[in-house]
Amino acid sequence: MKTIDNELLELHNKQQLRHVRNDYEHLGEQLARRNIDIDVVRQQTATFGVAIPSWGVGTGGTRFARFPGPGEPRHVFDKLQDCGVIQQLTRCTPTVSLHIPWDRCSDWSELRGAASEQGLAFDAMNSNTFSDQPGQAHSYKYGSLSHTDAATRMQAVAHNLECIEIGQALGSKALTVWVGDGSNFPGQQHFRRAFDRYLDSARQIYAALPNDWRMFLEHKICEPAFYSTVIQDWGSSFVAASALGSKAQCLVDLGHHAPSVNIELIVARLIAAGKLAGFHFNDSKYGDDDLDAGSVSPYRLFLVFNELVAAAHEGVAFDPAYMLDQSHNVTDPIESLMTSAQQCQRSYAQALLVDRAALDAAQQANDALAATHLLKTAFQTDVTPLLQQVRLDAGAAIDPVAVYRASAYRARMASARPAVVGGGGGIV
Ligand SMILES: [Mn+2]
Repeated sequence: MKTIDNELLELHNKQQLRHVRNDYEHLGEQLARRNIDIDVVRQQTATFGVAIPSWGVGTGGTRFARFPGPGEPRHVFDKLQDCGVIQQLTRCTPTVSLHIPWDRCSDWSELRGAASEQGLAFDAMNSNTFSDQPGQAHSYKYGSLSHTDAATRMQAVAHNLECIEIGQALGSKALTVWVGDGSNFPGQQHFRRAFDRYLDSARQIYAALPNDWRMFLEHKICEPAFYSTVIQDWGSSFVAASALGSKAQCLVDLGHHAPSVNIELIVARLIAAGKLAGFHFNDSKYGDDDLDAGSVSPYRLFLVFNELVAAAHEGVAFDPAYMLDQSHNVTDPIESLMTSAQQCQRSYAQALLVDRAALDAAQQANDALAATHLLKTAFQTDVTPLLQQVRLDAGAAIDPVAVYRASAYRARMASARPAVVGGGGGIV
């Protein structure tokens, strides 16, 4: 089912076609002077895909309030439809990452069918043991996988096992585990014992992983626990992933670090250790703001991709999963997600433009200025025409937001989807 009229899309593309051709040709000339074949970069960029978080298509909100927008998805089928729009217009978001129980439904094979109708597949499953569900026997108020009470830990493990089962029915290949476990007061929690309890629970989840699955451990410096968290940083995550085994890896959510932390360096360390699971892309100014990817610090996003492209260039075998994880408070979530997916794609394309041989030479010669200039040259290249051409090739919109707005999809959904209370969302 096409939710945006293809004729509208083609009409928009036709109006800009000549400009895109000219701009692409001009960029090609510029890159050729730097010995870069634009067509090679275009083909590589076309392979980029980032997963849409199902919880991202609804308005997120903050801990203070949530201001719902019109036509919000009411259930997982509506969410898939919105994800289908994003994929139709951008063609760089081929998968969806689900969150259980927010996305619970009665027929998983029906959901899988609905996804493939939209040209979508399922990325990593996300479990939720950071909030209580109605009717739940044991509360997660004082933790889940690391709780002092064995029955509560068992319940949290069982939930994760169910997420794996659901994921298997959907064709997913990974489980992302983030826990809100931690403490708010010095002395509240025995750090080592809490970590041991977490590991014991995580081992039971790990043992249930199918052979071709991976377990992504997501660390977070604080929130909801503000004094300590059980998986606080990449070090704790790395220790846990190492203890679990080769299928356990560390997931980097860009917003889950202290503001001045060098995230690209963490990425490099995890790649070197064979423990990089992938990413939750977003941006932040103060903490886990979950702002749109690259909206505040596009250079940092580029520097992360620079590490990924460098490792691939050097033949490192790794397979990072790319996911967005954002909370949209003041924008139309579909517009934000389309923009963020393109921003990630842009950072990837820019990182492909780095002159690796020259950078190696500058680093070897300790020529700091030349080295940093090489990165800046790639970052400052306006790859817009290249991205437009990639979308054109894939049958996507040259300008996804413009086509989306012209389609009046949101207004149509506002009447097709009466507002409901709840819907699920939040910062994770
Ligand atoms: Mn996250």
